Amino acid sequence: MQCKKKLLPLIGAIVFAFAGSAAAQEMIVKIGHVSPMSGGQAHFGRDNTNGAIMAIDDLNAKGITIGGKKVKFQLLAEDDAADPKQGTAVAQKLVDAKVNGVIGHLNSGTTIPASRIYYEAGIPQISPSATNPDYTKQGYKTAFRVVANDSQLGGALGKYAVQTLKGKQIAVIDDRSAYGKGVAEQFTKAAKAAGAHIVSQQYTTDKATDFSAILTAIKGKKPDIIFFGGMDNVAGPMLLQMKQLGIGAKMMGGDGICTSELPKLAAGGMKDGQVVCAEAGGVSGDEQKTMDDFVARYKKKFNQDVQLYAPYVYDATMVMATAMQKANSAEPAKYLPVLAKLSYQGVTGKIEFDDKGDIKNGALTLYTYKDGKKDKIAVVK
Ligand code: ABU
Repeated sequence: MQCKKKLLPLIGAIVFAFAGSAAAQEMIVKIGHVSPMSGGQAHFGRDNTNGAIMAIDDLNAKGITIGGKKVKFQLLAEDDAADPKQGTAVAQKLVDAKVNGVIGHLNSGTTIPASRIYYEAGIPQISPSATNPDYTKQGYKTAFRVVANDSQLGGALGKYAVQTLKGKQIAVIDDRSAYGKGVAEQFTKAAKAAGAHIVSQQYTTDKATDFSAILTAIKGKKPDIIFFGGMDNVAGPMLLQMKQLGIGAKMMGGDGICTSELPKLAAGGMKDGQVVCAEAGGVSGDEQKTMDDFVARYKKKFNQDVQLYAPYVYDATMVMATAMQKANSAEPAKYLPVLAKLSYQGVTGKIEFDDKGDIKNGALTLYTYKDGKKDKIAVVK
């Protein structure tokens, strides 16, 4: 009895020490994520954040070890409301929270100014969706993206408008954002080079809801195609107002309008085949099944369809975590060089970065809409 009494504290101490050592062996790796979770683009933000949640859950379920320690990945999700000022404020907040890396931001207009903050802090940043070429032209070794850029998007759409859709008279509208302006310029350059005449150039904002003045000006020019550089929350009501004004032209746009939500936002203003848009990525052949499985798993987990870039957010997070594993360190300075040279086969295809941090051989997928659903036309490389 006496002996048992003496042993109990000893056993307790051993158990406590063992538990303490296991806890000491666990390491928290903080992944920052930024997207617009409020405002007109909140549905994009929800989609991107869901992609990050899915990746973090999968990583934690795998039980990954880095530097001999079991890792718990923690997502620090921030809302930049697609606003450049809020974007830099939350970027600084993530730097102050000592994140190991950042997935984001969603918009070019927030990703570009935030990239300087991450660069100065030495924190790797992978944008899953910002397509303005300037993001990776700044010489920041911390900046990467897993999608094609607006030169590719605008270029392919401009050519398609003329060569396939036989557009001759084209009107162009953009929302003056870093993305909208950039993609519209690239489209215009390519469409003109292919022989189109730009009959009207109009501007709006990323929060506008009334397009009657610019659409009336465009209607007088009788365009066969209207290109819109901007996001779906603006494109949807614009399509409805085109219908109300009796404008039957096709609408083309980049990835910002190429969402599952667009038909809903157009509220009956969109005809089958009227919209042609492009996502800044895409898979085909053997890779399609992996993407299809992801889309089904996403639907099951969140009870909603992928909008646009959730799979790219998922891959961007996996790419970052894989670089940490290969470097055997989650310290930014140690895994950054590994990330820059990584080759990763993800749900969105093969991901490798060029010297600037852009994805090598970025693909594009052209879509139209039929019966209120996205309908793939082709994957273009
Ligand atoms: N790429 C379209 C949406 C994000 C952006 O580049 O602003």
